[in-house]
Amino acid sequence: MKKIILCFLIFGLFSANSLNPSLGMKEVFRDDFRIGTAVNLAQVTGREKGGDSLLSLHFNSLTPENGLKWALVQPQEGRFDFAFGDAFVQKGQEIQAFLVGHTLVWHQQTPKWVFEDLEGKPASAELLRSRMEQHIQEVVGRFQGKIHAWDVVNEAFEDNGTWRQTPWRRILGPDYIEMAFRKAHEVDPKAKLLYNDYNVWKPEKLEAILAMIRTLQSKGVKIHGVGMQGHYRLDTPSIDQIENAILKIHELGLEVHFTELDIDVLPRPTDQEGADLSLNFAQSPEWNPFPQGLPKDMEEKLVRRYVELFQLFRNHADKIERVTFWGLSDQTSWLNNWPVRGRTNYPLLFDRSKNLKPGFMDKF
Ligand code: 9MR
Repeated sequence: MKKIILCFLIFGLFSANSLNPSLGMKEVFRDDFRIGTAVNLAQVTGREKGGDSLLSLHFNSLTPENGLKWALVQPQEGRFDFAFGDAFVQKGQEIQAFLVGHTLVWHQQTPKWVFEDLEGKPASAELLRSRMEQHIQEVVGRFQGKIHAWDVVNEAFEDNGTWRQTPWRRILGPDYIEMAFRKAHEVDPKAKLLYNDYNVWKPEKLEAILAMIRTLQSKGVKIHGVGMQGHYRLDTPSIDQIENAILKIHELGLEVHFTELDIDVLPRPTDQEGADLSLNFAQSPEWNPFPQGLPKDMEEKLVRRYVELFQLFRNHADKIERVTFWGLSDQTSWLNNWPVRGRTNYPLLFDRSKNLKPGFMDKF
């Protein structure tokens, strides 16, 4: 009997994953949720060295990091550029990935002309609405049946739960959210439609998002999920705070998608969390302490944090559809440039040489 118990213990120590290092993340979590990553042009066209094999081994979902944002897709009125989108879809089909379109209605990377009339004055509500609907018609229509989910509206709330005063909100009022979701559903009734934001775990922001969802639901507007971006730090938010948001979103019958996961390991000249792109601080060695490599104890802390997060995600696999990392490796992470430009950051599970950081896979 003792021998049998010993055998089980030894077997437990060597989980299937540590015995088989060629197993990708998508296999490890196959029964739980999809594993995604954000991709750029070099990656979808196969020009990034080592990118293709990483994509096909580990990921079964892709999101464009920038390539489908308004400024790139419709830089001038009526001039659509789908070069990125087409390459993205092709790469996604090659690796049979669940494809996410990011993003239709946002206040960033949207050209000025969208919000102005031909004389440069603020656009009327009628004009802005027709531009929004036209954009959704063209973009969602182009990829109908190929892109499976859309971040329809991105970042509509401030952290304190008030509406973000974007030109969309100023000109169209709060109904702009409903307009966007209705139009997206009309153009591709099969696509999953998401509301996407950072710091969703913050109580006031979470309440505002839930209230918006209830309003949409009461009007019969289709919304399928909330994208919790997941731009986290080593010590914050707590696992409980994230869990609370997962539960509350699920209570409303919506799917949870972790859409932009990364963990900033560098010190920050502000206590602000999340991903407010208007933050921009001057460079100094103080804010860039590890240009030559992350100390081992910090890397272990980072990996432990990822392990805790994925344990939480796995506990709620019935509520979570997808976990997407915001970038393929530390080399291309946006966190090398935010909120201070030109730093060396280490926020992902794949290091600058595209190797998985040790200590993660053998926990699952
Ligand atoms: O990672 C993206 C970065 O390359 C862009 O310069 C930036 C501005 O468009 O957007 C970054 O991605 C953001 C995403 O689109 C929405 N949530 C926050 C992300 C990080 O800022």
